[in-house]
Amino acid sequence: RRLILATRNAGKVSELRAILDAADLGIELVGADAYPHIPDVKETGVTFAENALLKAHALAQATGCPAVADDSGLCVDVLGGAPGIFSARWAGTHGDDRANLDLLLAQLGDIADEHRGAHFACAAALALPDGTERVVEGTLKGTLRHTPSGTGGFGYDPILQPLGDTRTCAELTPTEKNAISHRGEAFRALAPVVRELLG
Ligand code: ITT
Repeated sequence: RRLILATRNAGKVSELRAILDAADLGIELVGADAYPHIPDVKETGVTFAENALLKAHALAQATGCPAVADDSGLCVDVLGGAPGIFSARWAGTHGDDRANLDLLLAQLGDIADEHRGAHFACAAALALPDGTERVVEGTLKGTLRHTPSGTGGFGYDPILQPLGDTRTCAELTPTEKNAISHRGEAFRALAPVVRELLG
């Protein structure tokens, strides 16, 4: 059985492969890059769950295979939850991780540590070609550093320090990040649903 990973974000693909393989699904995982002719869906939803479902349904309809999608982002307390669903294009250019991170740090300025609370959120969606859908969510709480640190992961990882750790997400090993991350939590919850509906 084939399961499409409905994302073109390389950081997500490597994490999803590790998380879903670790869950030992017994299913062939195929990245969306195997279908370059399929256009990206417009993310018109107003929640992570809505956008994850839009992406999963688009790939499932276009390929005739079950698809999973991730919609995720960083929600900053003092910014009322922004960048949120706009995290990938906060500075204007979609996927320019460094520009997004630099703009966010500039917006926070020298706000004190106790006011730098934030969390990563992830919605994991499964869609089947017949329209069946499931969606689950995960979060990772932390605080935002004043300067980036670490080279692992992607996106805002160099500035998010998980609660209870002294390192940023970009300083964790991939295994350590997946064990506590919003994406790990969401896709570990989705794995038994995938097995049930595809098995
Ligand atoms: P797809 O839609 O193709 O999956 P995307 O990068 O456009 O890829 P999103 O719209 O869900 O995906 O945006 C997610 C953004 O949120 C991502 O670009 C990062 O800036 C941020 N983000 C999500 N998960 C993260 C993580 O684990 N670590 C750091 N930043 C993360």
